[in-house]
Amino acid sequence: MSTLGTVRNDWTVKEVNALFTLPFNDLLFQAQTIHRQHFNANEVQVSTLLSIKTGACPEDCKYCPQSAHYHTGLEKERLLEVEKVLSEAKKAKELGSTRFCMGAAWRNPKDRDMPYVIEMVKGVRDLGLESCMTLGMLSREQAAMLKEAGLDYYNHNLDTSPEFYGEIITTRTYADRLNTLQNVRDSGMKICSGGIVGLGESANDRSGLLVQLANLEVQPESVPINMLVKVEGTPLQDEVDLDPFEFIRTIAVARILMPKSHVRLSAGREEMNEQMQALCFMAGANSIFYGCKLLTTANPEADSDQLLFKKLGIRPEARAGFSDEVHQTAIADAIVEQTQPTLFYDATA
Ligand code: SAM
Ligand code: DTB
Ligand code: SF4
Repeated sequence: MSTLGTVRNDWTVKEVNALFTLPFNDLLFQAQTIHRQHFNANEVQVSTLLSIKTGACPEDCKYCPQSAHYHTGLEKERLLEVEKVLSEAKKAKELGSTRFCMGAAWRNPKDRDMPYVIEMVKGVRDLGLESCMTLGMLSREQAAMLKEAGLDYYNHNLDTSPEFYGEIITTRTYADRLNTLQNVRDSGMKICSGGIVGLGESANDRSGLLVQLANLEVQPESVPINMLVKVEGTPLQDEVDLDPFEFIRTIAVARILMPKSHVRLSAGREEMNEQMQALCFMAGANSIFYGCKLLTTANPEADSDQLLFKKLGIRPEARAGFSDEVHQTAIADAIVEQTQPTLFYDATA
């Protein structure tokens, strides 16, 4: 019996390297075949991000514009007021997003922050949106509090392979990250965990990251694959570009290894053309960040994403168990109306 598309937790780097080196068409065919076993290939989940606390982060992640270790000219901000966050969540819903992701430039949340973030989670939940937070490391108690408040997803990335990790971050260990993921899993929340490529890592490191994610006891429900956004002032500002095909291959291999997870084409879309994004969807990416800003850097404008969806015949995925409720919003309706791809030639000729 074919095991194609079944969930495995015993991948080796050697096996994954072999997938990466398949001929491009064979790799994409395999990824697309698996994608279709578990998902509608013409639906993409849309999430919107908001930075709820910006800059002055004590961690030294070398890719990050928000680290206090580097001078990136970023205006730092205190934790946003709950009402401000909820008004942004409302706008995200009106734009057609089904999930609202809130990120804070913290090593970990402090006890005094918890009542505010809990109010944010409750408010987002009451708007009928899925909620996600990324606040740094979490203790078991904090994870339990967020779960209790109704948080659906917690985002905490492994970022890269265990071997390359020390080149990028020295202020927290790989084991710290795995520990937070375990606390999130034990709390009953869903896990969003992925990484960044284009950091100067080797092909082995890209395989190593995906192996770590796929071999977690339960695979993350959501897997963001970020392309490094090179920000002036960070140590990685002049890093050489990753070959775009290598990025698409990373998406395809993530899809093959984690057949039931949403794979998010995450940071870096602003630098990608439509054709590259289309190949990422073909390779099995089925989630994006939607709206003109990520946390601190630019993302494509919503109307250019609507146009891309239209050209590709892609529909935004409805929130699970919520029928069409979220799709009633104006912009989501606009996308749905546009799902017939434009014909750029005269089909009757
Ligand atoms: N401070 C929290 C933490 O690190 O866990 C949450 C926010 S942090 C910005 C979330 C993730 O964004 C990082 O783990 C990293 O994968 C991604 N990220 C940050 N800066 C990036 C950049 N310049 N390019 C691509 N991805 C980036
Ligand atoms: C993730 O994996 N990517 C998002 C989200 N999780 C929090 C963040 C991307 C940040 C890109 C750089 C910035 O905008 O500051
Ligand atoms: Fe801080 Fe997160 Fe940026 Fe690292 S990635 S410097 S922890 S905000």
